[in-house]
Amino acid sequence: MESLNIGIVGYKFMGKAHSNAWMKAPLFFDLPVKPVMKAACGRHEEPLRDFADRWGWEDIETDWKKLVARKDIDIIDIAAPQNMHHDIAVAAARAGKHVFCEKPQAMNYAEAKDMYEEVSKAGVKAYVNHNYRRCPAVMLAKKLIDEGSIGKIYHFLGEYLQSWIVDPNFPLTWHLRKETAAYGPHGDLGSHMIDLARFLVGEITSICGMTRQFISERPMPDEVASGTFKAAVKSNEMGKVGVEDAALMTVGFENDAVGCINTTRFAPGRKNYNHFEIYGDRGAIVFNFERMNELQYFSMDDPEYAQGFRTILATEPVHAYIESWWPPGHIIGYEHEFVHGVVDFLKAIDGNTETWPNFYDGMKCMKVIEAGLEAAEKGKRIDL
Ligand code: SOE
Repeated sequence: MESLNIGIVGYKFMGKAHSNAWMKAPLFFDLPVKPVMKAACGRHEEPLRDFADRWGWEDIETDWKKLVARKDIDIIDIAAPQNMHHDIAVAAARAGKHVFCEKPQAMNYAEAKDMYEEVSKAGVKAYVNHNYRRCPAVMLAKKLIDEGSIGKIYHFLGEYLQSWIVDPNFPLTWHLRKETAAYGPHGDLGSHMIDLARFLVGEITSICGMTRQFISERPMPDEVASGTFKAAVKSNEMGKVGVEDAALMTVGFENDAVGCINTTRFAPGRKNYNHFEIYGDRGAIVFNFERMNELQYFSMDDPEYAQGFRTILATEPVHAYIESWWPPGHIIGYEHEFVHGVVDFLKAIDGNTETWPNFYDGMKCMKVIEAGLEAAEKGKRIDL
């Protein structure tokens, strides 16, 4: 069986989630190619070495350009903050490497468009890791919608709420700085919602909304020890927050549906509350990632005396990906979606089929993100 050598850039939260996926995919799924965890790349050698040893990466690099140039690397996995996505992805494409890229695809639409054009020109496969599509309950929602089970869709009501930076003492990590993040929850979390809306409902053609910044200054972080959801303050020196803290957006779809995409990381009690409701003329679907194995479904085709939201536990062999995991009811978790992404990415490379979502999808997502921020700044609706 052919092997494909992976080189990963990034070794914190996403580096961990991706490493788990590359390691578990061949154990639970029958793959046409064998992923080899060849080299991990990061700026700080000591924690990088610890990461590589723990997860079984054969080698380390402290310069991503050297990793991309290596002849023994076939796939570049970008698990670093979005300000690095464009340059690494373009260099990888030009070196003939396939690209597995974290979301959001880029800092802005221009970068995302350039990435799409470069991978298209190079003829390499590119995937942007909007992992929530590959939650079996979300795949069930897609199946029900595509079968017409809820009929013509009128509403997509999406809200992605977290609470990890509501504490003013949470430091100014890269997520909160303009030069490393470009946007706050509207891009970080809203990109997931926009991708799910495009996946389940259709293209977004207009957006309007509001953003707010609640805390304008935060203590500077210990860059090595801090990370996503992880606070490590370096000193009492304060830094300026460069992104929004909350975004409430109204969107219109090409198929006349209308909806909202609301995001914040200031919602105490909401840990990773990726929640959407879709209403059609024959029924409704409700998903809440904090109960990720369940999907709520209402059908007007049920007899009137028996109509009501039913909770479907999407852990049967008939549900996407489940057959490769556990028996019914043994549920799966957040990390399994990343494994599913790796499985389908490797199958797309081997079969020369399209990855999904790909860099076209990531570019369309960035267009909506950017239009939302413009709409909020100008106080008017932006048509895409
Ligand atoms: C932080 O908000 C974060 O890690 C996002 O960046 C991820 O995409 C999301 O899945 C979990 O929360």
